[in-house]
Amino acid sequence: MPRKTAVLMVVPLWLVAVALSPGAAAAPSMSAGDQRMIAQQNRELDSQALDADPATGQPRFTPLPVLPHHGHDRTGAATASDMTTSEMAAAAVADPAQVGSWTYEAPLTGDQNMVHVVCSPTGKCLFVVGKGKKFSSYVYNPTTKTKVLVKTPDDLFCAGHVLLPDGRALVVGGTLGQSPWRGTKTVYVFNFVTETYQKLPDMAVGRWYPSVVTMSDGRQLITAGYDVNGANTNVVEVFDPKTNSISRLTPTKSLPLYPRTFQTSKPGEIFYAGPTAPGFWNPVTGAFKAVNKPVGAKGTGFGSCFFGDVRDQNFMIMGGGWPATASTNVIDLDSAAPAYRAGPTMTAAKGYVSCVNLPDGTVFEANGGSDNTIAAASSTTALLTSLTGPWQAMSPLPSGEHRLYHSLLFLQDDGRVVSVTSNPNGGVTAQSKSFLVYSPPYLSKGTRPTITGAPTEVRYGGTYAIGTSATTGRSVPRITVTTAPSATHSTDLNQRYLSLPLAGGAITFPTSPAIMPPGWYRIWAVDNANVPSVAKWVHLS
Ligand SMILES: [Cu+2]
Repeated sequence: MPRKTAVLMVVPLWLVAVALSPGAAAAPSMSAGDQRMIAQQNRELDSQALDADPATGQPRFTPLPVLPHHGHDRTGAATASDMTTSEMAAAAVADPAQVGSWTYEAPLTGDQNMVHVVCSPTGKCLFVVGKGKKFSSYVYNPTTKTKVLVKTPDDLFCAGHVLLPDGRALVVGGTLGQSPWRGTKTVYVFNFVTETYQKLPDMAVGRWYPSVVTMSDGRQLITAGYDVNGANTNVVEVFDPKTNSISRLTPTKSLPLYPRTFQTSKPGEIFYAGPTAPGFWNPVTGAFKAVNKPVGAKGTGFGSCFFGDVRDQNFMIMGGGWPATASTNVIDLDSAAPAYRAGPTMTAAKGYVSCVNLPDGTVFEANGGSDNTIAAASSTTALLTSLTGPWQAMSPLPSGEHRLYHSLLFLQDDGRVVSVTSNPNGGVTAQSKSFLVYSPPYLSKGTRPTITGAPTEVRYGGTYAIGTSATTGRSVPRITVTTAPSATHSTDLNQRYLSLPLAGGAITFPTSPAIMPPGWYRIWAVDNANVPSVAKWVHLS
């Protein structure tokens, strides 16, 4: 009881202090501890941001030595002595029904580096490609495998982005300059119907490497990034897609570049995954409740996904750090006492690893390496079918391929997974510009089910008839839901998955927008052999 009383007394006083502090709104200040934490995380995160300290002109980073080789080299064929045990196990199995398979999409191979992607209910995806002053963007149609170059008004390299609830893409920030890296204040929305960018009023601060997360109220939370002077901003802003306007919140928050921020099951609450100072954050009040540090986690560059149905709130981080770790951590965000605990160990140690929620409810990981060099690239991929593991080795990347810094992984509407881009050594050495597509094992397990009828507009708590068809001897017991891909730098902060039982030919959507914030989603018919259909887009409001 005395402990509880103390907490109740401290919180209101602290909130009053924040509200009355003129510095909170006017001149963001940061504690020395926060500054040290951010400097450390940025050092670990981004070799490209590690040129020189703008204040001192001194190098901010001493490159790590190249690590012992295991994995495929870009120039030499992999040999058994180069491979870990799990890689050898993966290489030995080639049955696509067991481990899936990789293919090159020829029309895109050899293109520029695809650093950002946002996919839309038109079925098309916006790629922002290139870097520095050599950038452009195009709209890619996965069905026809064609692309259209679009006029790109600003350098959007290392911006933040998400698909808005109305189907446009929001793109905030980008590159203002290098040496040091500095961020723009620009805000653009991309219209997938007219295939044009529209400029909106600027943000309060510049942002290079900001995070953008759609919250339960349908607005977008914008955090972190280097400002116009190259300093990491602690200003927090919110975009309202209904008014196309951006506003600054009073509380500030110090976060590293591309902070891993996620909407939890509670309206208004964001989980910051760490690893240095993770916890639950209310960006409007500034309240923050810390959780324990992840077990065995190293720095940043880790992958992060909800595992399974997002209503279970099982959140996982994996890998990261230099040299990288194979450890994962799991936290139940809905627990009475949320705490990170050790999760199943990956098949290889890797940073810059990405994960994707597949439509059957499993999580697929690929990309990354034990260091950001071609020699240290890891070709392993793996599938997680249970929160307790183990990770099952899947088909490795094709020989000679690597997916390091700037790599992307995302789920196409056809149920395949795209893996693109690799800028090892800060882009100094050879980059990979291949467009690789992974077919998970479920695409080699017989005729896929189909969605024969579904509404386009659905509402929270609503029940809707879904027409499905399955191959002879199979049935469709469930409809699953996945988010619109918005991926960059090994992250997709808005990614989540739901599994809805198909009862009497109908499904019922969750009632809470914190579970699935308003917007466009993809639904999949999944048969009793866990084979998914192709996706159909629905709009949830
Ligand atoms: Cu970048």
